[in-house]
Amino acid sequence: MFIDEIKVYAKAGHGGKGAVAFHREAYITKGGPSGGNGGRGGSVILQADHDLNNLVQQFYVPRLIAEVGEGGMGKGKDGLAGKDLIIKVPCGTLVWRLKDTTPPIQKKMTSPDGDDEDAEENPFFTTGTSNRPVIRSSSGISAALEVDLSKEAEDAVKPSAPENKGELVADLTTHGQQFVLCKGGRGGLGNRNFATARHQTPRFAQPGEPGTEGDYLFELRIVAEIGLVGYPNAGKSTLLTAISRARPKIAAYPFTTLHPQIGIVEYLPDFKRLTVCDVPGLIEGAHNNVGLGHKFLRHIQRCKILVLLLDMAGTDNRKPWDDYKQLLKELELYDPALVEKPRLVVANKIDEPAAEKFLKQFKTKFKKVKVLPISAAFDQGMDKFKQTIRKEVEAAEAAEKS
Ligand SMILES: Nc1nc2c(ncn2[C@@H]2O[C@H](COP(=O)(O)OP(=O)(O)OP(=O)(O)O)[C@@H](O)[C@H]2O)c(=O)[nH]1
Ligand SMILES: [Mg+2]
Repeated sequence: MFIDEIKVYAKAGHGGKGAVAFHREAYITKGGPSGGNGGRGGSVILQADHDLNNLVQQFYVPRLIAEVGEGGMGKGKDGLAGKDLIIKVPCGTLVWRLKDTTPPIQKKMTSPDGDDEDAEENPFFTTGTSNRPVIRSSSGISAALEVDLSKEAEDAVKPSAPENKGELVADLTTHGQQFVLCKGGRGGLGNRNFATARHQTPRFAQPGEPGTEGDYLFELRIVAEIGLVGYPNAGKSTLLTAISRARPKIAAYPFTTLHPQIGIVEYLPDFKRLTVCDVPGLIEGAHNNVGLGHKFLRHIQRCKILVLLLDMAGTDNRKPWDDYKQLLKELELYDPALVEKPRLVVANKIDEPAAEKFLKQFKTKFKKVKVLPISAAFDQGMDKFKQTIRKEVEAAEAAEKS
């Protein structure tokens, strides 16, 4: 299973409470206060790890709850701190803090003064009835609820829409990078901290503080330098196999690749390494969820260059120039920044007899577009392709720096 977007709930540990205790020992009268401090609660910490490639762990354990701190004890003993919960996530994970989704009606019921300022701003009805709150009064009769369906349709929450993702709080890109998602609560002070000359027997101690908590959305955007985009069957996986040691599934039917595949291209003699990301096939109407949709394009958002792979032989009875236009259109519809990236147009299947004619026609139609002819299945043009992507990536890096 490949999971690249998941909602989690995280809660740091509550701090332990301070103790109220007095020293008692034979022959020592008025031993004084001796209540120890509570331990701090454990924090929820995210750590980027390059050995993981998706968020499947959070799919199975979506509630990340750290240990609470132990309470203080007598004889001046402090409680143990709660253990931090370290959660490993793949490199390239973005963390969004979701908006508070508590229905305003519940807020109203819980808030003591009965009116809450946020209540009006936070529309909680969504089109699905399962998300509507069930209101039960103490007598068991449910209260009537007025729902404005026309407004509800406008407010329908799309969790992956950028405006509903909330606030971006972290981007974990490098191996070992840590981020404290929820901070553990401070432990309370025991009563020995409150003894003064004038108040020698304090019979109170501090309670621990609660840890922070919240709903978060983890989104994985693979970190790779080069992204391979193309129609299904264009030969993206074949190309990845030819240039790296990755072994994605290759077959002559569309949508063989269902989720992103990573390959590493190594250059000799300097052992330079570049990461290439092969994504599923993109087709016309992908923005309307045709085929596999276009959400997987998030994995090429971080790429420095894009390789537009075209089936120059037109094996699926499509014309390469139509594919080219459609690919650009779909990329733009997903994120206009994708068409701004430096890109390389690569003509695959050049070994097929039809390819030569199509390539000529393509070049006359798009005079300014440079096309690199290759045959991934028969290893033609691979060296040139590898060198070109390296040059393009280096140029993109230089442009980024300047
Ligand atoms: N003749 C020829 N066939 C090729 C070439 N490259 C790939 N193919 C064939 O094209 C078919 C599809 O190749 P894939 O690599 O699975 O294509 P893909 O773009 O990854 O397709 P999806 O994963 O479905 O998006 C396979 O049958 C390959 O053998 C090539 O250079 N020449
Ligand atoms: Mg494939």
